[in-house]
Amino acid sequence: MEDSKPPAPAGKIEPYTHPAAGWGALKYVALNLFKERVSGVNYKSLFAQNQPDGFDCPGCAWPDREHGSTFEFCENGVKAVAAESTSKRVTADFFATHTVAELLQQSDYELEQHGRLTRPMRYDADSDRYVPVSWHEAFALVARELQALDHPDQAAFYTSGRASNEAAFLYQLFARAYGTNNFPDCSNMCHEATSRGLPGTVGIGKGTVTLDDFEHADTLLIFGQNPATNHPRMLGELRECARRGATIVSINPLRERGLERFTSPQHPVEMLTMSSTPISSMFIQPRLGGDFALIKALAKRLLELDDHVQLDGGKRLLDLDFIAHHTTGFQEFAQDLRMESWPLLIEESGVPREEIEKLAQVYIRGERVIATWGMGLTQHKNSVPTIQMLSNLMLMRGNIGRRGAGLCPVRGHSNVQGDRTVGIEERPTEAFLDRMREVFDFEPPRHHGYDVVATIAAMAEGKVKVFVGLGGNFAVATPDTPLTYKALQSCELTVHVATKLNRSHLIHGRQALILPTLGRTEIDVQNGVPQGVTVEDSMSMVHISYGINKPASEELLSEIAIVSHMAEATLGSGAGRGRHALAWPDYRDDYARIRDDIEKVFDDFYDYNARVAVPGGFHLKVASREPEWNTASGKAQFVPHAVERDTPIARARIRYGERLMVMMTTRSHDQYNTTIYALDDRYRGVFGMRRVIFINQADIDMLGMKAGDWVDVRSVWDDGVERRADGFMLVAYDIPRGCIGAYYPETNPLVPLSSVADGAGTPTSKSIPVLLSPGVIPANGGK
Ligand SMILES: Nc1nc2c(c(=O)[nH]1)N[C@H]1C(S)=C(S)[C@@H](COP(=O)(O)OP(=O)(O)OC[C@H]3O[C@@H](n4cnc5c(=O)[nH]c(N)nc54)[C@H](O)[C@@H]3O)O[C@H]1N2
Ligand SMILES: Nc1nc2c(c(=O)[nH]1)N[C@H]1C(S)=C(S)[C@@H](COP(=O)(O)OP(=O)(O)OC[C@H]3O[C@@H](n4cnc5c(=O)[nH]c(N)nc54)[C@H](O)[C@@H]3O)O[C@H]1N2
Ligand SMILES: [Mo]
Repeated sequence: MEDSKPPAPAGKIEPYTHPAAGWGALKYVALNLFKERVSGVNYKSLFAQNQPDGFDCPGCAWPDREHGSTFEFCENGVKAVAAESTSKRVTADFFATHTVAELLQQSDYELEQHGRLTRPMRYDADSDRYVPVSWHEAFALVARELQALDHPDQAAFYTSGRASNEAAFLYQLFARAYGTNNFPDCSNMCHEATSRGLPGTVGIGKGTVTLDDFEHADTLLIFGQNPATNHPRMLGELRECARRGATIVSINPLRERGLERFTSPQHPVEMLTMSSTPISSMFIQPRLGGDFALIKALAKRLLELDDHVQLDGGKRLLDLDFIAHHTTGFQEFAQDLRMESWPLLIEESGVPREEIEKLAQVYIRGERVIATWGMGLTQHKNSVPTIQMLSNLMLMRGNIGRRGAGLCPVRGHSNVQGDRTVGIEERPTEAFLDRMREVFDFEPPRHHGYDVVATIAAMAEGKVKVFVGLGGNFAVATPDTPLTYKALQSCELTVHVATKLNRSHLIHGRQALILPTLGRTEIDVQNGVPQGVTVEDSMSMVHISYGINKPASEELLSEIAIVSHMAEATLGSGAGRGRHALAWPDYRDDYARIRDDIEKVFDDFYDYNARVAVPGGFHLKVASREPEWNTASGKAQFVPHAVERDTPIARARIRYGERLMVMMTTRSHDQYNTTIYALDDRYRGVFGMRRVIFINQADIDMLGMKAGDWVDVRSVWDDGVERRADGFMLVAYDIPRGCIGAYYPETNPLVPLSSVADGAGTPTSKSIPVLLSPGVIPANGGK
C-alpha cells in the first residue's frame, strides 16, 4: 500500500516587516550566485552591468544614471545576470536522455534550472526527442517551410523584448521582405495600451520624462506598479525624491511593502545603521480596474475646485494658458466631467470620496507632477481609456512637456520599447512602409498583421502554420493555455531562438527547432571584432551594450547572425520570395552597418553610430516632451470617456453576487516573467510556494473558509468553455473586497483569449472574473 498521508504545503506564509532591499537583498544575491554556480570569471559581469563599457542589464527597462561609474546594485538585475551566467549547460546528451514527454512533466522552475542551451536541436518525432542538427540544416529547414507556404501571412514572427535594436530591425526587415506584417510581440501583452492610448492624446506612444525630471518633480503618482520587485533601481530614484520632500502616492489594490520603506544598498550608512527611507506617504487602494473611475473622479474634483476658486477670485487651478496654447477638446471634456455622477465614480473606483478629495489636494499642491504606471493599468478591458484619462488629468494642470513633470510608463523588458521603435509593429504606418520601400527597394506588405492574441487564434484555425520566436516563452506567457498549446501544436514548424530551455520548446509543431543564442552578457565577435548592440530604455535613452563573458558554448550564434542566416536561406539573392538580395552577410559581419540602415529609415536615429559611441548614448527625440504634439490637430487632445457599465465582469457580478471575484495575475519577487528563479515572494511574505491566492479576510469568511484552505478557480466567461486552475492556498491579505491576486503564469489557463483591452488587444491579465470552490492541496504542496 502506498503511504496515504496527504501532502503538506510546500512553503509558509510569514508577513514581511522590513524595508525593501537592504541586507535581505544582499543575502538573496549571494544565494543566487551560489545556486547558479556562477564561476569566478563571470562574477565580474555583475560589476560591468550598466557601465559605459559594459552590457545593458538584461533585467528591466529602467534607465541608469548616465551609466554611472559606481556599480548600481540591483538584486533582481543580479538574478537576471546570474541566470544567464550560470555554469549549468543543456547538452545534446541531456536531450538524448529525456523525451519531450518526460520534460513536459517538469515545472517551469525545473526546466529553467537545467542551464544554458549549447547547440541547435531539431525535434525528431520517431524518438520524441530533440536531436542535434547543424546550423546549416536548421536554416535550410526554416527556408523550406517558409517557401512552401501558400502565403507569407501563414507565418508569424514573435519578438520578446530582450532583442536588441539591431536584431529586431533585421528581423522585421526579413519578415517584411518575405511578405508579412505578422509581428506578435511581448509588448502586445504589456504596454500596448500605452502605445495605443497616448498617440491619441499627446501624439506619441512613449513616456515624456527622463531621470532629470525625477530630480525636479515634487509629486509622484505611482499607479499599478511593484518597483521593489520589477524595477528595483527605480526605488533608488524614489528614495532621492522622498528625501528631497517630494510627495509619493502609491495607487494599487495591494499595499506593496516595497513602496513603504527602502534601505538603499548604494548607501553604506543606511545599510550599516539598518535605517531606511520611507517612500510612499499615501496609499490609495482602488479595486481592480477601478483606476479609470478614480482618475476621472480626480479630474472632476479638480474642475469643481477650480470653479470654487474662480468664484472666490483666487489663483486658478487649471493651467489655462497651457490648455489654450497646447490642447484641444477641453470644453467637451469638461462638459462630460460635469455631467458625470459622483456615486458612480466612487462605486466603480472602490475609493471613498474623502480619499479621492485628499488625493485631489495632493495633485493640486504639486507644481511638477510625474505619473508612472505599470501592468496594473495596462492589462484591463478599459486600459486605453484609463491611460487617456490619466493624460487628461495631467494636461489639465500642464503637467506634460515641462521639466519635472510628465508621463512615465515603466516598460518591462530591457529593450521592449526599442523593438517597437525600429519596426516590430503589426500595425505599421504608411509613412514607415514608404521609407522601407525607398531604402530597401522592395514593396512591403501594406495590410496589418496579427498581434499575439490574433496569432493564437490564427494558429488554432490553421491560418498560421509557421511560428518563429525571437526569444520569449510564447506558450507560457500567453492567455488561455490549453487553447494556445493546441494552436502551437497545429503548426507545421515552430522555431525558438533562445538562451535557456523553456516550455515553449516542448509545445511544438510537427517540426521544431531550438536555436541557441548568445545572451547580452556574452562577448560577440564577428570577423575578429567585438560587436556591440544597442537598446532603448523606458526613457528613450539609446545606448550600446558590449558583452564581457565567454559565450556559454562555442556553437552559439548571435541573434543577428541567426536572423540574417534565416533570411538569407529563405530569401536568397533574389530567389524565393525576396525580390531583392539584401546585404545579410554584411550586416552580420559588422553591426554598425545595421545601424547605418536603421538611420536611413528613421530620421531620429541620425548619426546613430557616432552618437551611441558617446558614453551614456543619446536621447531619442520624444516630441511631446518638447512639447510638440504629433496629433491630427497639432495639439494635445483631451479625450472624454464614459464609465463603461455593461462589462463581462459587471454581468458576472449580477449573476453570482459577492461570490464573484476579480483576479489579477502578477509577478512574485523571484521570477522574471515565465522564468522562475526561486519560489519566494519575500515582500509579500510567501516562501517556498507559488500556488497562493491573496484575498481579503472578509471574503474568506464570506466563502465560509479559512486562511490556509485550498481552493480551485474557475473563470466566468460566456463562451461555454471551461477554464480552470486547481489547487491554490488562501492567504489573507490587505486587498479590496471582491479582488484577489495570484501569480502568473500558473493562472494563464484562466484568461480567456477573447478577453482583451479595447483598442489594444492586451489580454486582461489583471481582471479575470472567477469563482472559487473548495479544493485539495496538490501533490507537490503548491510549489
Ligand atoms: N524581477 C523582475 N523584473 C521584471 C519582470 C519580472 O518578471 N521580474 N518583468 C518585466 C516586465 S516584462 C514587466 S512588463 C514589468 C512589470 O512590472 P509591474 O508593472 O510592476 O508588473 P506586475 O508584477 O504585474 O505588478 C503589477 C502591479 O500592479 C498592481 N495592480 C494590479 N491590478 C491593478 C489595478 O487594477 N490597478 C492598480 N492601480 N494596480 C493594480 C499589482 O498589485 C502590482 O503591484 O517588470 C519587468 N521587470
Ligand atoms: N497572466 C499574465 N500573463 C502575462 C503577464 C501578466 O502580468 N499576467 N505579463 C505579460 C508581459 S508584461 C510580458 S512582457 C510577457 C512576457 O512574455 P515573453 O517575453 O515571451 O516571456 P519571458 O518569460 O520574458 O521569456 C523568457 C525566455 O526568453 C529566452 N531568453 C532570455 N534571454 C534571451 C535572449 O537574450 N535572447 C533570446 N533569444 N532569448 C532569450 C529564454 O529562453 C527564456 O526562457 O508575458 C505576459 N503575460
Ligand atoms: Mo512586460
